[in-house]
Amino acid sequence: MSDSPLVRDWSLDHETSEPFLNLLRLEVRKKDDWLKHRLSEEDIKRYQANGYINHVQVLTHEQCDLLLQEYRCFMENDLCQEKMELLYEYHRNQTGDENNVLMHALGHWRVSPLFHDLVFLPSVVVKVSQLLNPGTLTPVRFWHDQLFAKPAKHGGVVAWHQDYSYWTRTRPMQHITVHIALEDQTEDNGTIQYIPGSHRWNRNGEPLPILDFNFKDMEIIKSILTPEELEQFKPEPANLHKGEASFHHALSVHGSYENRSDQPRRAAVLNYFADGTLSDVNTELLKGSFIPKGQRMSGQLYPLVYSPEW
Ligand SMILES: O=C(O)CCC(=O)C(=O)O
Ligand SMILES: [Fe+2]
Repeated sequence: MSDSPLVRDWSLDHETSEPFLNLLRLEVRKKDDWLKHRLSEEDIKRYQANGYINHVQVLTHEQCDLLLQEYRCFMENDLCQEKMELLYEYHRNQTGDENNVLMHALGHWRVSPLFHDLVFLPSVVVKVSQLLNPGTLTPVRFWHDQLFAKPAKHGGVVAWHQDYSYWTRTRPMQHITVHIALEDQTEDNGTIQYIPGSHRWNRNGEPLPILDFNFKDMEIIKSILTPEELEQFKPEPANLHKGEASFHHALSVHGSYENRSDQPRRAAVLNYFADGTLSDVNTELLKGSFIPKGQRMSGQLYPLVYSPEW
């Protein structure tokens, strides 16, 4: 944890209830207010069949623009140098190749009130509660956030992967990802793409192994797929519009190609798990965060963001 007096750590706040914190204008007080954010039965069935749903509007254009202003802090990191130490991870260019740039950050909710409020967004967390265990509402905890930005003209790929391959330090697998497009995504600018049905791909109940920690080698996953999986490998571009999200299962294979357009492509990603998920390691979970193996994931960095009792 930071002891710098200059930087406020927003992870100490587990609510967005004070008016001055309500930067995204969260107006939920009663049970009915939460429930109006529910997905339809058809959406849930599609999620179960394909491992993801997309084109779910979760932010207005105005809210996206506010978040994009804040995003500058992480694109030009000398703007906000003092905040960087609170991030869990920061990669100005994760590929290491200046012709294929991918900015990737984790933990910005701690340094930005806007990104902090995003974690608690009712239009997101109620849907997550429905999808974690389809058919029931499940209490939801926050795991971590991510930014993925591809600059204009030389934006790099995000190689095909399953998110849970990177998260086996928390168990059981009851995790979900919400990928929010802060501007229109197209095949030209490197939209996120999904392999329908790949959320059923596993190796004795475990995710596919990680082959590339830097997401650089787009097609390397194919080297470990079975002939049946290769047969089913039919990417579907999401082509999300500004303010729309896709919700994907922790084993759903996804990735994205280069951004060769003349505009940046920036996304805000939120990762959650069901309340009751346990630490599975005695080593660091995220930078500065230790929870003994076998104990519940909870506390300052893993707030409860929705409970069906609310
Ligand atoms: O921005 C991208 O294309 C990749 C994002 C991603 O891996 C995710 O949302 O889990
Ligand atoms: Fe991912």
